[in-house]
Formats: sequence, C-alpha cells, structure tokens
Amino acid sequence: MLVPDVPAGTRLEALELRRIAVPMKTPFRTSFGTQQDRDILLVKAITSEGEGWGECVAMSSPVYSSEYIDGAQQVIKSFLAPLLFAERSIDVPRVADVLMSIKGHRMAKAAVEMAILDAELRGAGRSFAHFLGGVRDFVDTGVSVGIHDDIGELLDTVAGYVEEGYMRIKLKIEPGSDIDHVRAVREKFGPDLLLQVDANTAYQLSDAEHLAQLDEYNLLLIEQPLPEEEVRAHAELAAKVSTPICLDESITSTQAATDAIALGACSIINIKAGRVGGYLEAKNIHDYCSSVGVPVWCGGMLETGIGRAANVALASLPNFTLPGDTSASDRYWATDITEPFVLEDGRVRVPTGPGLGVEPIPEILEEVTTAIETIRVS
Ligand code: OSB
Ligand code: MG
Repeated sequence: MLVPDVPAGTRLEALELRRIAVPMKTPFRTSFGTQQDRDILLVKAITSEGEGWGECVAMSSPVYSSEYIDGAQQVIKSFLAPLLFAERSIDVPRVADVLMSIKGHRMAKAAVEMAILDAELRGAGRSFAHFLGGVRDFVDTGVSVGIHDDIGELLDTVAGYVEEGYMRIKLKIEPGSDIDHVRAVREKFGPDLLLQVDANTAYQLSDAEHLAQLDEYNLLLIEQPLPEEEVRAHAELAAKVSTPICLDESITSTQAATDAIALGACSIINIKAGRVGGYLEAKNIHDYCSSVGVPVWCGGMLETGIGRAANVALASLPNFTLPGDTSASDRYWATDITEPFVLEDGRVRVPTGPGLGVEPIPEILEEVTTAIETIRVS
C-alpha cells in the first residue's frame, strides 16, 4: 500500500530537560513562602527545523499551585514527550490538542509548547511578538514587592523601585501585613502612584469587611484574595468591596476566565502563560477578555530572560492595558542567563529577533546548570 506523500513538517527529535539554580538578589516573600534561590527547568526542543527554548514556571514545591518542578519534569518525560514523539509532524497550534488527553500539568505543557514554538519561529525568522499579534515596541512595567514585616524597610524598598522608574507597585499582602502597609505606602508616595496588592489566596470570604478597608487607598486592584477554587466567593466579595478584583490562580484556562467573568468574580485578569498551559491559550484568554471589555496584564513567575522574553512579547498585545510583572532582569538576578532585560523609562523593550529573540549565554548557562536529562525518540 502506498503511504500518502505528506510533507513531514516539523518533527520533534528530542527534548533536553535542563535544571538550573539561580540565587535571587533578595529573598522574595509571599503569603505562601519565601523564595531565596530559584530552581528552574529549561526545556530545549530539538526539532527537524532547529532548536528552541522553553522555561517551566513551576516552583520547587506545590505552594502557588498544585504543580512543582520535579513533577513537571516527570510528566514531560513519562507522558508529554511520548505523545509528541509519536506525531509525524507537530505544528504548534496542534501541540495542545496532542497533549489534551493528559489532565492538568499546564506549566509542564506550556514549557514544552514554548520550546517548540521558539524552534518553529526561529526557523521561520519570526518573533514571538509578531506571531502572537503584538502591537507595541515597549511594555509598561511594574514590580512585585515581597512582604516586609518592617514598614520602614518596605518604604525604602518601594522608594528604590519608584526611583528606578517602575510604573506601578504591587505589594504582596497577607493577614497581619496588609492595611497598615498599604496606608504607609499610599501616604508616602501620594495619590498618583499606581498601586495594587496580591494576596495569593491568603484570605477567606469572612474577611470581606477587613479587605474593604483597602477601598480608601485607591488601589488598581486586589489580586487573588481567596482560594483558587472559590470563584463564586470572589463574586460575593466583589459585591462587598469597591476595589476591583483581579484573579490569578483561579484562571487556569479560557473556560475558567469565561466563567469567572460571567459570575462577576473579577473585572481584571492576570495572564500567566505557564498557569494556563501555554502562550497560545494565553493569547486566547487575552482575545476573549478583549471581546468582553475586561482588561488584562501580564503576570510573572520570577522567570529568567528566556521566560521573560516570551512574557514581554505577550504583554505587547493590545488588551494588556495595565503594567505587568515584567520587571527588568536586575530586579531578580545579579546575572541573568540571557542578555539582561533593562528598564527604559519604566518600560521594557519587546524583542524583535527570530523566536524569543534572546538565548542563554553558553558560559553562564553552564555555570548555573545542576542537571541535564535528554529524552529522545526511541
Ligand atoms: O502571584 O503573581 C504572583 C511570583 C511567584 C509566584 C506567584 C507570583 C509571583 C509574583 C512575582 O508576584 C512576579 C514577578 O515579578 O515575576
Ligand atoms: Mg499573583
């Protein structure tokens, strides 16, 4: 029997799973813990059309979401890679479909899709921003400030970022470290500072009256006050506070975004490609939010220059109308693994080169690498 003569397309030949360890410049404290060193999984897709990079945003332990880095690596190796290797060709728009039989594990899927997308775009000479539909050369940039017990120290930290030119400040909060901290920052920096807070699920609906005390400080939004699955409770909270509710952890897909908006659980969405399973799904959420008049902004997960390049490209889409957590490399790292992203008048430049437009600097990558595992078509 004759095999139909279809073009081979891009074929995935191997995935290199590389673990790197990078110390954070300053410890980053949230309601779920303190990050001192970032253990990161980089994925290199080796394809018939060339190579591409992905960065997995999963953290060391499942405290932000259910995913964690060892689990992500395991699921890529045991389940995602075999499904992709079985395909004759893998155009990026099909990656999510091929992986659909595997439930969840969106950060793992996102990293693999990103690496394949980078390989394809490098081969085609197109940038991430061009592919996704970016419309800006620079993106407005904010900074996420960890919890400080001491309010004086918090004010010093914020002053430093304001001086550097960050366009918006996000304060991490938790019970016992919230209203007084926000008041102090608002009083010191005045009414024009764009200010918002992020609770990372640290409150309950019964805290509604407490959280309503934030209303007088004219915040842009309060991010994810309640647990991930409490979408309806967020809608009830939204009726009790005047500060807009923004969801992060709860928004795991376009479906989740659609439902949360329909329920009135949020009026703004933080988009993180890792959390929703990839940059294509992230774009889809952006497009849906745009169609229903819900503004979005680009979240971050303490990425290196690899993940940052893709985030900055995503943030250049038209409905990213609020400053993102797309801070400059030196907010996180003494030395980034790529050419550093820098702040220019409160903005970060969108890469224009093929694919991500940046790549790891070999000597630096070597220095931070702790392990490499390569999975090949068998
Ligand atoms: O909730 O947005 C969050 C970092 C790690 C995990 C979750 C979050 C964050 C941040 C930092 O707020 C964002 C960044 O600057 O990368
Ligand atoms: Mg958040």
